[in-house]
Amino acid sequence: MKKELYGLPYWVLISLFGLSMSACNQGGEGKELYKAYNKDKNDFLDDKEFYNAVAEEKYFDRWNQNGDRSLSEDEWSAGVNDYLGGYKVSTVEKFGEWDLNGDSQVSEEEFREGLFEVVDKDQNRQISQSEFTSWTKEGGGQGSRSGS
Ligand SMILES: [Ca+2]
Ligand SMILES: [Ca+2]
Ligand SMILES: [Ca+2]
Repeated sequence: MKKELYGLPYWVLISLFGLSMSACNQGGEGKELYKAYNKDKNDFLDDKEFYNAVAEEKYFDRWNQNGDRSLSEDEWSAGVNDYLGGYKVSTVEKFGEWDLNGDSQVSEEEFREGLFEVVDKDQNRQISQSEFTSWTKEGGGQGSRSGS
């Protein structure tokens, strides 16, 4: 028996180990979520994949404090503050741009569309991994709301 592991010199094994470590540290949880929802394994989330992520992770429910079917302007403002604090996109700052039918409430359909447009920073209708992970880092996944 030779002492070399799998016949590879140690420096190769060590650099492979280093590569896998650094890959794990990029994006963390957001990256895992992105992979889980990128069903067709291409390099972006389309609108259906993103809407599925929004439904599965119950983002609408987190914003919808009184548990009815839609977000009032107050619930929406609090959600933007808690979950999109790092985003300064014009669409984030205007309730009217999320309330597509103008009834002063943001429905779940309007919510996921508004959120899609915010996360899709370059507006190409595709959520890239970096767009997704930068959103989850801003609190998209967990929120900054304290448990109190
Ligand atoms: Ca509500
Ligand atoms: Ca509406
Ligand atoms: Ca994009």
